[in-house]
Amino acid sequence: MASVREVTFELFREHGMTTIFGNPGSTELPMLAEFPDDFRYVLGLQEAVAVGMADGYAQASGRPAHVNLHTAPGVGNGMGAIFNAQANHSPLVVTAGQQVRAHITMQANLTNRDATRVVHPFVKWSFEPPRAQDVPHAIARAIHTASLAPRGPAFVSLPMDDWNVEAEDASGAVVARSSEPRSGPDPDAIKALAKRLEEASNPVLVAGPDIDTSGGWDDAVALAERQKLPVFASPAPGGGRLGFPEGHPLFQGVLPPAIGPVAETLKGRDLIVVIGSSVFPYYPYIPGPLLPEGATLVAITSDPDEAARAPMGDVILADPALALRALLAEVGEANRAEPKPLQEPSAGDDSDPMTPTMVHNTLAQVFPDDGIIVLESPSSTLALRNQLRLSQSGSYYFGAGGGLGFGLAGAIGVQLAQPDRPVVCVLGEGSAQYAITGFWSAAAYDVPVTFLVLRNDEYSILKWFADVEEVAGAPGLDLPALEVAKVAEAYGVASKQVSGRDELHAALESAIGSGKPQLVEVPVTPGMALF
Ligand SMILES: Cc1ncc(C[n+]2csc(CCOP(=O)(O)OP(=O)(O)O)c2C)c(N)n1
Repeated sequence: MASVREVTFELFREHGMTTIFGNPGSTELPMLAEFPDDFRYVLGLQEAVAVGMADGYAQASGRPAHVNLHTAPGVGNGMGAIFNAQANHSPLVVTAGQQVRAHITMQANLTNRDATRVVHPFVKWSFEPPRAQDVPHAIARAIHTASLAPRGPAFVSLPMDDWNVEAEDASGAVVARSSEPRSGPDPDAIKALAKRLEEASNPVLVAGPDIDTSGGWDDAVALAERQKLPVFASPAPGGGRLGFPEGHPLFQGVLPPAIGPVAETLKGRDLIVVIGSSVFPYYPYIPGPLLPEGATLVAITSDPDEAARAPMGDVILADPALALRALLAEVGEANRAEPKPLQEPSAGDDSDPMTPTMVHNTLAQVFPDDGIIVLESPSSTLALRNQLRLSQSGSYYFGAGGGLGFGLAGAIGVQLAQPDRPVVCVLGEGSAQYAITGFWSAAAYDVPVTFLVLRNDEYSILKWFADVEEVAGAPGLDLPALEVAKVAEAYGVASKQVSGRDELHAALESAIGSGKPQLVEVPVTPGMALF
C-alpha cells in the first residue's frame, strides 16, 4: 500500500501542481523527503515572496498552485501575501507543517497553535486533518475549494509525522476526482438583461478583472462591438487584471476609484453593465451619489460575496465568460453612434529626471506585443495604463488587495507560468522592499523578468493621499538613499542605473531581449502621474 506522501504527490500530479513554492523548516522536511524528479521546488527566502510567487503562478497558469510554509511564523510572514491572493481571486493551496501529533496537545516548540484559526479571514477554508490518513482528502478538498468560484486561497495544516503512514484504500478515489468550477447564468436573467441593453439609449460596459480570469476576453470585445458600447475599465486599485483591450477604439479609460467621481464619470448613462468586478473597489472615500441620475446598474460576477455586498444595482451570479457568451447569443447589432476614441497618449515634457509618464512612454516603445506587465508603482499606475494601453489577454497583473510585495514576487511566478512571454515588472523603489529577497529567487532559478524600478526617493502616493486626507506634517514619507539596483545586484540580478530617454530605451530593449533577469533603475520626478 502507498504512503500518505506518495498518494498526496500523486494528487498534486493529477492536478498539474508539480511546482511547489515554499520556504522550509524542520516541520516541512518530512513532506519533502525523496522529492520526486518530476516536481520542482521554488525557494522563496521569505514567506511573503513564496506566497507572492505562487499567486502570480496560479493566476498566469490559470491553475491551482501550492505554497508550503513553515508552521506558525512562516504562515505569519505570509499573511499579507495570502490576503493579496484572496483579493486577486488566486487559486492557492497553502500548506504549513505542524508539530508531531503527539506534541500538539502539550504545545511543544513550533506547534502551530490554533493553526486553522490564524489564517481565517483570508482563506476560503482552513483545516487540520484529524488523522494522518485524511491528509490526501484534506488537500484534495483544499484544491477544489481554491478552484471553485470565487477562486481564492485554502489552507491545510499538516502534522509532520503523517507522511510515512500507510494511506487508505479510499485515497485513490480522492486523487481521481475532478471539478468543473464554472457555473452558467440563469437564461431568463440573461434574456432580461439583453432586453434592457437593447432598449437602453446610452448604455456602458464596465470591464473587470474576472473577464480575463474566466477566459471571456474575446466575448467582451464581441459584445461591446456588437452593441457599440463604450467601455471603461473597473477602478484601478481593485483591478488585478484587465477586462478589455485598452487600445480598442471603444475603450474610454479607467473608472476613478471613488463614489462621487464614478457617478460623475458615468453621467448621462442610462444602463451600466459591470462584468467581472465588484461594484466597486472604491478608495479613497469621496462621497456622492452611487449612480448618476436616471441610471440603473446590472453586475455579473461569479463571486456570491461581491454579488451580496454591492450597494446598488441588480446582479447575475455566473461565470463572466459563460454569461458573456449567453448574452451574445441574445443581443443583436445595435444602431448606436460609436463613442469618440481616447486621445493618443502623449509623452509630455522632457525633464531631468524624467517624469514617470515619459518613462512609461519609453517603455511602450520597446514593449513587445506579447509582453506582460506586472505593476507595483503606486503613483504611476494610471500613467502606465494610459501609455501602454495593453491590449492582449493575460498581459497585466496588479495586486488587487493593495498589499505591497505582490509585484516583485508575483512577476517571478507569472514568468515561470508563461515562459514564452516576456515579463516586465514595474516597481516603485519603496514597493520593491516588501519582497526584496525575490531578487534572489529570480537569479537562482534564472527567471528572465525585466525589473524596471522608478526611483523618486519618497512614498509619492502617500504624499498625494496626505493632501486628499488633509493631513499635514506626517513623518516617514521620504526614502533617501534607497539603492534597489545595488541590492538586486547583490542578490545576483544584473542591474543598471540609467537616466534620460535614450539610456532608458537602450537598457530596456537589451534587458527585455536578454533572456536573463535584469534590473533597470531610473530616477523620476516625484508626484502622482495620471497620464
Ligand atoms: C504591505 C503594505 N504596507 C504599506 C502600504 C502603504 N503604501 C501604499 S503605497 C506606499 C508607497 C509605495 O512607495 P513606492 O513604491 O516608492 O511608490 P510611489 O508611491 O513613490 O509611486 C505605501 C507604503 C501598503 N500598501 N502595503
